[in-house]
Amino acid sequence: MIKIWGRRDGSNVVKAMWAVGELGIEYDRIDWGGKFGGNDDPEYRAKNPNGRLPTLEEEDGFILYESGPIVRYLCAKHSMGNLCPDTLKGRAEADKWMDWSSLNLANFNGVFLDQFFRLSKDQRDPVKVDAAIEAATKMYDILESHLADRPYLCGDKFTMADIPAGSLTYRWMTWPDSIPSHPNVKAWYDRLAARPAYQKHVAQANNKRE
Ligand SMILES: N[C@@H](CCC(=O)N[C@@H](CS)C(=O)NCC(=O)O)C(=O)O
Repeated sequence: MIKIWGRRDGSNVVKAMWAVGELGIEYDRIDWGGKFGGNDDPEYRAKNPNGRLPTLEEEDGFILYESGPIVRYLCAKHSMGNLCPDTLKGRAEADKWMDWSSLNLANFNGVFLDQFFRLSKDQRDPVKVDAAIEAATKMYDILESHLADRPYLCGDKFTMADIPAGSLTYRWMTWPDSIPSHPNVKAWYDRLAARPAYQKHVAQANNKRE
């Protein structure tokens, strides 16, 4: 059985776990990092010198850190031609969206977490919140155009390309205040949110705003 080291609500852990859920792989997820600690444990550092989450460990001793590569590896191993596109161009396209999402959609998540979970109401900075919304809106404008004539990022089928973007969009879509409307993004998000693995590993794993 594979092991995934990482607390279930870490945004990068969520990505890996959603892939694990989609693939139906048996797993043992070990609560690690955050309030559970352990990142500086020498044995853990030997597996992941960054002391970050998630880390994948397979029974034969194979170890992999970095959430994007974990998603790619598991999808290529267990779902080639389905979650992992099996053409060179198809795979490059999926890689593009995975990297694009991790680079461009994560900041909003970070600001949301800082402002609404880590700081008290009177410590919140509306300027930072507004700047994060403005920057994210430009990125969702790009997704909005891309999703105008396809249901998923790589076309007709759900693939690994949707995993980083879809998991990072959870907070955007559950943002309680008004955010600019992106109907194509909303329709895509609703398709993802209807997936049992999304419900279990993304929606239920993300801690809720007070
Ligand atoms: N680029 C890394 C980033 C890993 C990362 O920063 N993970 C966060 C959790 S999402 C972490 O380890 N934070 C420290 C902690 O939770 O203890 C990846 O995608 O896996």
